[in-house]
Amino acid sequence: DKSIKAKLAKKIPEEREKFLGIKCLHGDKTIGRISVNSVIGGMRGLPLLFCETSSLDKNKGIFYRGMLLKDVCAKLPRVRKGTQEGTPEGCFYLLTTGQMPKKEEAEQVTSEWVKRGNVPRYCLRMIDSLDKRVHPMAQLCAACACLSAQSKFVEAYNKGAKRGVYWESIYEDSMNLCAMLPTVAAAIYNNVFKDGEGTREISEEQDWSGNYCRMLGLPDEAFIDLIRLYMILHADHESGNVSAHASHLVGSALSDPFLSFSASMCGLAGPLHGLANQEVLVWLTKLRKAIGDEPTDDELKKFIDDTLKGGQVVPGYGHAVLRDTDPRFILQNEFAMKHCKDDAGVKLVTRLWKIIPEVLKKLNKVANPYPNVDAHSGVLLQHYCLKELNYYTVLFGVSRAIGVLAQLIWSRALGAPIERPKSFSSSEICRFIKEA
Ligand code: CMX
Repeated sequence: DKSIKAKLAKKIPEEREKFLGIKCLHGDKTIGRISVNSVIGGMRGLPLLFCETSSLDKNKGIFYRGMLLKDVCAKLPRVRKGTQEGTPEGCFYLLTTGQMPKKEEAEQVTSEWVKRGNVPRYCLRMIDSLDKRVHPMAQLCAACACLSAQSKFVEAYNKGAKRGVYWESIYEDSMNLCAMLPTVAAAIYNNVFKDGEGTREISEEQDWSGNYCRMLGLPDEAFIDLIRLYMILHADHESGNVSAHASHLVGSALSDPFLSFSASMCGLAGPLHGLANQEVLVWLTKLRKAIGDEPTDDELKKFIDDTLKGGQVVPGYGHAVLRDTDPRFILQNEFAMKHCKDDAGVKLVTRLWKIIPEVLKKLNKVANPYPNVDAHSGVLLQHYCLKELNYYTVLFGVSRAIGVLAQLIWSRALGAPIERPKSFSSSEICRFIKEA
């Protein structure tokens, strides 16, 4: 049996034993310090969460299951003929099982997602009933929450399933949700931007990304490859970011994966998290309007200076954890150099990669003057005619499902308890400081 479920059924008992061993033998050891800043400063950097699927190094970027993202992208099997990229389905296999899939294993996830992809009518009717003014991200949250009626976990829980087998129905829900997301996300796109046109039929000839692009009305092969890459790059970023933490927190209450993922998407919809890619494009559009497509270096520097003087940050640059160019930016740039290096937006983004850090360094306060993932994605999507900025975070959300649902399966497999940190009022903190 090549399925993820069979792999997990073998692996989970071993990992559970290891996990319980850590808990029993080392549970009272200290691995961090909590300062007042930790409590009032968004718990920044506190080592408080576990995450089996990925880990972030401030210089090297994200590792999926201990493997550099660049190597993940190089090694994921190419499933469809002619494609130059691996599949997000293979990436889900890697994140859940901890092993790079063989070609047949990645193919099996692809065909399972094709089989499981039909979205129930009531959910599509609900999406169709929403006013166009409802933001695509709010629509995505609503649609995923509504799919909770499909939950195998709820069914198993209500029948009295034991804790030890929760992961099995969480896995089923996660597979079903991943499979259904392209149809849900494309229905939202077509309703909001294309007057409800477009197909909702999943084709057995296509993989997950191919079906998504077809349903968006953008079936170009190079675009499908871009989406494969995009989905892999945005899938996972440890468990402390808002979208991953939200699904972990809500899932810890044993809310099902549909509700947990809906919560995750509510977080991703925020401007400090998933909306940044949109901001980059708005800024680039203003730049091109002000100084044209081929400005001089001095004109670019002046435009960047003016942004800073206006009290704004340069979007797409800097990071809370990373301290070098985000490898996800580099991988997108490599794609761009292969497929569309003459695109005016791509040329501009590539030039800015050299110029913006010089300007930001002069401020002497920016911890990381280099580009992050969001600095590149917009111009690539524009190149392939996905032009609607309001939709970009939905695309990010579809890819994030892969990481947060893989994390959720492991949280239930290892029996992670409900989250319940202690909180303090500001006067309690003051009292605490006086007594210290
Ligand atoms: N342009 C201008 N100033 C910047 C900057 C940028 N791109 N990035 C950081 N700074 C400034 C900060 O505003 C801060 O200034 P003040 O001390 O005056 O408040 C100072 O440099 C120090 O900040 P930092 O420690 O370098 O960065 P933070 O960890 O506080 O914030 C981030 C990180 C991403 C919010 C910030 O770099 C930023 O606003 N970047 C632009 C927006 C963006 O691209 N967001 C997407 C992030 C991608 C992701 O999280 O996945």
